[in-house]
Formats: sequence, structure tokens, C-alpha cells
Amino acid sequence: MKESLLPVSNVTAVLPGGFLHKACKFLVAFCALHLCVVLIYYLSGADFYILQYFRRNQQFQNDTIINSTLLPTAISTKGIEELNDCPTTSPLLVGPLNIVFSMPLDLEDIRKTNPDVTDGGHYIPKNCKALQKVAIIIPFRNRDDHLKYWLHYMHPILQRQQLDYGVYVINQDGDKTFNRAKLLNIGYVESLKEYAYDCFVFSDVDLIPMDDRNIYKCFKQPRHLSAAMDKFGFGLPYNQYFGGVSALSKNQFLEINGFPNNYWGWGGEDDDIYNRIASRSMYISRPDTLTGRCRMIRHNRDNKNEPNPQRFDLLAHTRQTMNSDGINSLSYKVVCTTRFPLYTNITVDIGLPPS
Ligand SMILES: *[C@@H]1O[C@H](CO)[C@@H](O)[C@H](O)[C@H]1NC(C)=O
Ligand SMILES: *[C@@H]1O[C@H](CO)[C@@H](O)[C@H](O)[C@H]1NC(C)=O
Ligand SMILES: *[C@@H]1O[C@H](CO)[C@@H](O)[C@H](O)[C@H]1NC(C)=O
Ligand SMILES: [Mn+2]
Repeated sequence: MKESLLPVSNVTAVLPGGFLHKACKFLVAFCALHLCVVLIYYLSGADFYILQYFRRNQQFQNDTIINSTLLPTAISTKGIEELNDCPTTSPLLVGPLNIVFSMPLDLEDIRKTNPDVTDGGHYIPKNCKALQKVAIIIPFRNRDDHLKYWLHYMHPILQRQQLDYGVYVINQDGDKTFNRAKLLNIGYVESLKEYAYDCFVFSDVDLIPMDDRNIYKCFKQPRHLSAAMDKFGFGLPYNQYFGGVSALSKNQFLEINGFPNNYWGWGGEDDDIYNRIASRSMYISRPDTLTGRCRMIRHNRDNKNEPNPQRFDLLAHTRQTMNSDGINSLSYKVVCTTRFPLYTNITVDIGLPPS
């Protein structure tokens, strides 16, 4: 086109006259038209590629945004809500366990071997959404050595069971008469202040399951987890026995007005709990006698936990007293709460038995 334009302009400049002038105008118009057609053709031909490049660029920008800003949020949200439910049976379980109480233990070592347990003894599975939120409540006084064995064995087991759980040691302040069931009631109330637990496992500090398929969770009926204690020849002392380790859902616990507050000293409170359950037409669920095996740390009877002479009398009236004595009549004072790496220590003043 430059070839044709330049000579034309040269010619127009040199040659005057009507014909040449008209021919020149025509040529210019023709060239302009040609230019337009070529340009349109070129643009329409390139159109597809230009748009594609533009789209790709936009896509790239979207991805960049997702990666740099949206992804961190997506991960943290996933940690709470978008994870799939954990499977009904955890794939991490190993079955029978060798439980012994002879080796010395160091709390710091236990902490190091359980790096995923967070302050206060809380754990949440990373890769799936736990089916239950379990508060584990341990009535306690002066059993620090037993607690070490409990933490050493139980933290790995509970994590393999894929539970969302927290460990609460309810430490009775002072040295007056012990009251196990009242401490359990307090554990229920205090743990719920911290987290929306829907299941409560009440465990003596000296009992360890010998099989991790004995899941520390709640069932459709109140659960007796320590179904075959070595102390009783890996069986039950009697069929209604509900001592040791048990699990009640929030609803089951409230259905029986929690546990009695008036059993001071050793014995009877577990039978009272059994009576409460039976009186509400619930029954005891248990693992089979192999899965339900567990070991108790041998020990002498604690001070100020003598057998309660009133227990038989109290037990005869559970049905009459349970509506007024329980979680609805609980009173106590929290003396001190300490969140240790492997458990929460709640020290409570529970008062004295009526004289
Ligand atoms: C880019 O993201 C916007 C919304 O953020 C969306 O409407 C658009 O379709 C996305 N584009 C591509 C190419 O993915
Ligand atoms: C985000 O970046 C990673 C690499 O850092 C890459 O593998 C991944 O595909 C990117 N995600 C998206 C949505 O592009
Ligand atoms: C719990 O806290 C009380 C009060 O500080 C303390 O005396 C007791 O030793 C602690 N027990 C455990 C097991 O941490
Ligand atoms: Mn014991």
C-alpha cells in the first residue's frame, strides 16, 4: 500500500488536471476501503485468540486470588465444618493393649509424646469431624502417680478413637470426707462451661482399658465401660454394677437429674446411679467381656474415704430422693482452675457431710 500511495501523492504533486485529480481521489478511496477490509479481516481472524488470552489471564488471576487469599481461610474453616465425619469405627485402633503399672513416668515425656493434645488436655481430630464431643471427668484427691499412668495410657488411646475430647480432673479441696458422685456432677457443670460437650465419661483415675476398641463415647443407653475389671477376675461383681468408668450423654445425664450429692465416703453412689437409670426405663450398655477388660492400679484405701455406713439406707430411697437431689441441687465453690498441658485441674470446695 505504501508503494501505491507514495507514487500517487508524487503524481498529484507534479501533474495538474481534472482527470488525474479524479483518478487520484478514486485511488485514495480504493486504498482506504482496502485498508479497512484488511483491517476488519485481520481483527476478526485474531478475535478468537485475543479473547482466549484474555480469559486465560482472568482465570490465572482468579487462581492467584484463591491461592494467596482464600485458601488459608478455606483450610481453617475446613478444620471445623467442612471435614467429613469420622468413620463409625476408627481405622487407627489396634485392639488389645499391654497395660502395666511398674515403670516410672515423667509428665514432660508424656506431653512430648502427645504433641497434638492442646492446653487443658483437649484434642480434636485433624482429618475428620469427631462424632462426639466427650468430656472425661476424673474425681480426684492425692493420686498424682495414678494420674500419670492414666494420662500416659489414655491420651494415645483417646486420640486413636478419633474423639474430640477434654480431660477434667476434679480435685476435692481439703482433707475431709470424699464425695465421688458430687465431684462427677461438678465435672459435668464445669466442663460444659468450657465447651459444648455432648457426652460425659466418668472415670476413676486408676482404671485403664486393655483394648482400645472399648470406645470412650456415649451410646443409645448409659454405658458401663469398665465391664471386666481385673480386680473382679475380668467380670462383674454383680449384674447391676456401674462403678469404675461410665459414659452418659447429656440427655441421659439430665434424664436422671445427674448423680446424687449425698453419698459421703466410699460406696453406694454407683448403685444409686444404677437405680436412677433403671427408674427412668433405661438400661446399661456394655462392651463384651473381652473388649471390656481393664486394669486397676492396686492401692490402699484412701484416707477420709471410709465405707459409708448410710449407703444401704440411702439406696433404698433413690426413687424418692433423685428428683430433689442431683444436678438441680448441686452447690460448691471452685477454688482454683489450672490448665495443664495434659489436663485441666479444677479444685473445688464441696463442703462437709451433714452432721
Ligand atoms: C473469576 O471469579 C469471579 C468471581 O470471583 C467469577 O465470577 C468468574 O467467573 C471467575 N472467572 C473465571 C474465568 O474463573
Ligand atoms: C495453589 O498453589 C499450589 C502450589 O503452591 C498449586 O499446586 C495449586 O494447584 C494452586 N491452586 C490452584 C487452585 O491453582
Ligand atoms: C490441682 O490444683 C490444686 C490447687 O492448686 C493442687 O493442690 C493440686 O496438687 C493439683 N492437682 C493436680 C493433679 O494437678
Ligand atoms: Mn480404685
